[in-house]
Amino acid sequence: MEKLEILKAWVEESKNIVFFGGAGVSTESGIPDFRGVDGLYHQKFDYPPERIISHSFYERDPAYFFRFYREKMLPLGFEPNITHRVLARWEQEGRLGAVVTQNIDGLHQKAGSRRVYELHGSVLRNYCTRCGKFYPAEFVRDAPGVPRCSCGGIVKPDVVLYEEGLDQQTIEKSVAAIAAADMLIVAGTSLTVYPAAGLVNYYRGSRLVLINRDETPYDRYANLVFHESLGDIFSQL
Ligand code: CNA
Repeated sequence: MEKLEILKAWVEESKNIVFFGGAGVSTESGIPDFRGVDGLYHQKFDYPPERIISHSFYERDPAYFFRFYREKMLPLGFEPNITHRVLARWEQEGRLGAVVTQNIDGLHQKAGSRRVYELHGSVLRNYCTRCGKFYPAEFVRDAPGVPRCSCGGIVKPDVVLYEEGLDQQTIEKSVAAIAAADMLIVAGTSLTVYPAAGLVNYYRGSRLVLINRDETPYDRYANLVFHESLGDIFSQL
């Protein structure tokens, strides 16, 4: 049987698919990834992006951090694509248990998905580091320089910077969902950012599907591998 036919059959039979995704899920919405050919790592900055979006850089030079963040990481005004929409439909049909994502763009929820575990947080949530007041993404986008709360504190996006820990509850829910999945689809992620990438190891079944344009370190563990664009695959599911 052709690979795509096998995938279709597995989707039909599944009652608890978990989708584990990364930046590649949103490139077809127009948001660049980090490591793909057009990704941020192939563009020129004064420092590698990994350094700029680290906790120590944020502490040392918040003005530079927010300039980069606003220009390159604040994906406002984008729409979900076919992959986000099919996943939302599967959840409604009762065949998808959860989406576990490394993305911070909120597009799964915008497409209608409800059980979304955001390992790296979301640009849509922003809090004052002094008084905890909530601010929407537009406030951070439109603030001149470093965004400041009315109390004077810096308003920090609820995204996990390098050197920062992941939210424990989000990890626990993600692990539980992946461990209970009858099929795990891993897609649009280079699987190089830890600890997120390691979550794949909690899957115990024999329907591990990997869909990614480039090769990943986990290709050899997968039961089905597609080196294709997500839109090409999901438009047929
Ligand atoms: P990554 O390391 O940039 O890898 C993305 C992978 O997706 C690459 O291997 C590409 O080959 C692949 N890819 C890109 N487009 C497609 C496509 N249309 N179809 C199939 N495969 C595709 O991204 P990861 O998510 O693995 O890295 C983790 C970082 C990137 C996380 O911390 C994210 O928060 C962060 N990030 C998020 C966004 C977003 O929220 N949209 C954007 C850019 C980076």
